[in-house]
Parts: sequence; structure tokens; C-alpha cells
Amino acid sequence: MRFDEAYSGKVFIMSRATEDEADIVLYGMPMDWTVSFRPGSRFGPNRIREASIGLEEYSLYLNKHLEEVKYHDAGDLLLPFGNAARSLDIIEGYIRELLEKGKFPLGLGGEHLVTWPVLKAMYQKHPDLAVIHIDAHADLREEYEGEVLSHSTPIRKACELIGAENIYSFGIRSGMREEFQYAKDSGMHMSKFEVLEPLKRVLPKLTGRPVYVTIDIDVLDPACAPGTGTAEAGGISSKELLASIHALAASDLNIVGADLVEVAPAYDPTEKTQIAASKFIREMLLGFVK
Ligand SMILES: [Mn+2]
Repeated sequence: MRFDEAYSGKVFIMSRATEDEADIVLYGMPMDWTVSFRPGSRFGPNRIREASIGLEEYSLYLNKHLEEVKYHDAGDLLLPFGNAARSLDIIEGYIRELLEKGKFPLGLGGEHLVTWPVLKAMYQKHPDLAVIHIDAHADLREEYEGEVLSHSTPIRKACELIGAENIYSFGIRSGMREEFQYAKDSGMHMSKFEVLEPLKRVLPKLTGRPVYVTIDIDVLDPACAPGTGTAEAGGISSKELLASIHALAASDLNIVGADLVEVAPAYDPTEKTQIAASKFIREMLLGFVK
């Protein structure tokens, strides 16, 4: 059993019935077992699906309707609670299969460590991969309390695997002094505090490159997205994140996969975090696959 049957039946609006019919596969990675502060992002994917019921199927920004893109919501992967290593193996194996079938993977987190196995599979398929990482946190730790499989390490691991010069981080406003020193010394790109303007400056450099886009919802100010495990004051607006997604959609990048992670619904009784997240997912579905 690959998908969690307890959650089956909830799908993002206008999902096609089968994977065969789809160019894009939306899938959940309900893992939150390595978080350093507040858990709960395992419930993110389904709350985002529920919130999608309130969305218009038409995007005024992109002048495009969800009918025009073929995607299938596969549900949440069944992951073994508490076992990070095996969970990551399951995710990596699943992404390899999707890539072999020529599908565009669009992932819903879960904690940010889930992006690491996705990147491993992506890099195997695309040796010239670049990564656009939008987040409040650098995620450049080597380990957390001795644990290398932590939600604070995925971007460090990505730098080591695919080359720091191929990693582009935006919106970063939190991390250890050592992480910022590493960012400087390693040759990666890091834009602190801002997202849209530095992103627009970088995009022409990445023309034609295969690019994976990973967005941590906590890049937003907690006023826009309180429903996340490690909220950080001083973030960007939902309007700026939408504009950034649209800048990516309008670019000449070859976007080959994406994810949105760290929605933890229990900390947001207003549900605005997952409501915003469902809109970002709609725009990614409509804009990222040409
Ligand atoms: Mn983060």
C-alpha cells in the first residue's frame, strides 16, 4: 500500500482521475518527525486540498483555467512514523518513478527535509539542475543535535550534492552565523530578506536550465501564514510570493518540479495559511508547466 487510505478521497480541485491522464502529479509527503520546534506539518497536504474547494478554477493573474492543465492528485504517500531514513527512501523511489514516466512532480509537505530525497532523484535525471529555494531559514546546518536528517539541513545537503553554485536561496532571514558564513564561502547565491526583486535579477542567468523550485510557507510573514512550525517575524507578503511565482512562470526557465512545504494547520484557527497555500499551488499548477 503506497498511499494512505485513511486520507483518500480528498483531492485538490479538478484533479484528473488517473495518473495516466496527467502531465503533473500532485502528491503529499506527510512527514514531520525531524522538526526542531512545533510539529504538525504532516497534516498540511490535506488541509491544503480542503482549502482548494474555496478557490476559483480560473486565475486572473495568468488568464488560465485549471481545465487547461492536466494534473492528478495522487494523495499522501504512506510514510513510517518516526523513521526519517525510510520515509526519505520511499519519497525518493516514488519521484524516480514519476520522472521515468515523464511526469512533473508537485509536492505538498510536510517538513522541509522531504525536499532532500526529491532533489536526489531530480539531480540524477538532470545533472545540470539548479534549485530555487524560497524560505525564511537558510536550512544550511550540517546537523541538528547530532542528527544530519533534520528539517534544518536540506539545503546544505543539496549544496554538497549538486554544487553550491547551483543553489539560489531567497528571503532568508534566520539561521546560525555559521550558516551565513557557509553561504558566503561556498559560492551559493543567497538573497537575504527579499524575494521578488533579487529573483527577477537572477532569472535571466538560469534561462533554459532545468530548475527545481522549493517554497517554504514560512517565508511569508506570520501575519499571512501563522500555520507553520517555525514562524519567523519580518517576512514577505502573500502578494510578493504570488508575484514571485508569476515571475518564475513568465521566465524562460525549464521548471522540472516544485514543492510547497511546512504548512502546519493546527497553529492557524483562521485557516488562512492553507487557504493561501492552496492559491499558491493553483498558480504553480497553471504557471510552471508550459
Ligand atoms: Mn523555513
